[in-house]
Amino acid sequence: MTETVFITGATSGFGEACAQRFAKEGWKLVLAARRTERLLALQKQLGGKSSVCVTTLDVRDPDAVRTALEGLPDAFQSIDVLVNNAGLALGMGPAHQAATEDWDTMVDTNIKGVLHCTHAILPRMVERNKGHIVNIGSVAGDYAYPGGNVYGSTKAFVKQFSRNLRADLIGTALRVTNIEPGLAETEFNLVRFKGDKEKATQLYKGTDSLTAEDIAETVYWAVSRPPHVNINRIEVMPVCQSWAMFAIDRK
Ligand code: NDP
Ligand code: 8X3
Repeated sequence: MTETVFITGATSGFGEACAQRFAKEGWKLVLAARRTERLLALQKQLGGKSSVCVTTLDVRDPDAVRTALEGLPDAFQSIDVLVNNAGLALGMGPAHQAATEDWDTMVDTNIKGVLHCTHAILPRMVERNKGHIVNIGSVAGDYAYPGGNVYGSTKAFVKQFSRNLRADLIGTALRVTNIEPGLAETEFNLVRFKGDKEKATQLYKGTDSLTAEDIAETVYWAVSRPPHVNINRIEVMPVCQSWAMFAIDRK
């Protein structure tokens, strides 16, 4: 039977690349994000309405998530894999200069959005005793860096939530994976720097960053392991990225 994947944040970057990757393997897709035109273009490109269902939704809105799930056509009701990918960083300044609205948006999207989608889909998976939740975390959830304040903290939440889900799901056949990418060239930094193309491009300049396809491949690999294998976490960085020394303030 053809399997179905629900991908949030499918209009760009990792989510879009995941849509392409799963489509290539013949999966049915449910693609969610806020930009309808991009969703419709993907639907057309990846096989049309019979294999791709699109739903315009904001993961921050629990009612919209629930309604979207309830309204799925019968052929897309049984979701085998949920990729909780929608997310963003806003700003890279120090905490004391950050806008509280930016913090709220990151918490609402990266934490609550993951919770809303998981809560709407997980009971059905448990009922069928079949399902895999793939969360997109970040290296920022493990390693602190200047300006990472709330963004990194939201991804630390995603990491621990992934582990706690596994703890709750013991005794079921369900799987949970947290993918933790490092520097990857997508629209992520354009969003982080609020449309400042120059700043966003500068960050990738001279690097051989991860691509969205690298991460889609990683997601697909985790999902396509044999059913008794759970990949708990995968941390992925480009070769050009590594850690630096601790910062020390000398007087
Ligand atoms: P992009 O900006 O390219 O893609 C983000 C996607 O999330 C878009 O499709 C956007 O769609 C969607 N999205 C954002 N907010 C919402 C919302 N409220 N409701 C629904 N969809 C939303 O970035 P990436 O592909 O890089 O990011 C994907 C995930 O990967 C994020 O969780 C990010 O934190 C994480 N990540 C990124 C890294 C990187 O370096 N690029 C590294 C590590 C993790 P739309 O605007 O149409 O709603
Ligand atoms: C995105 C990676 O290093 O910009 O999660 O925080 S980083």
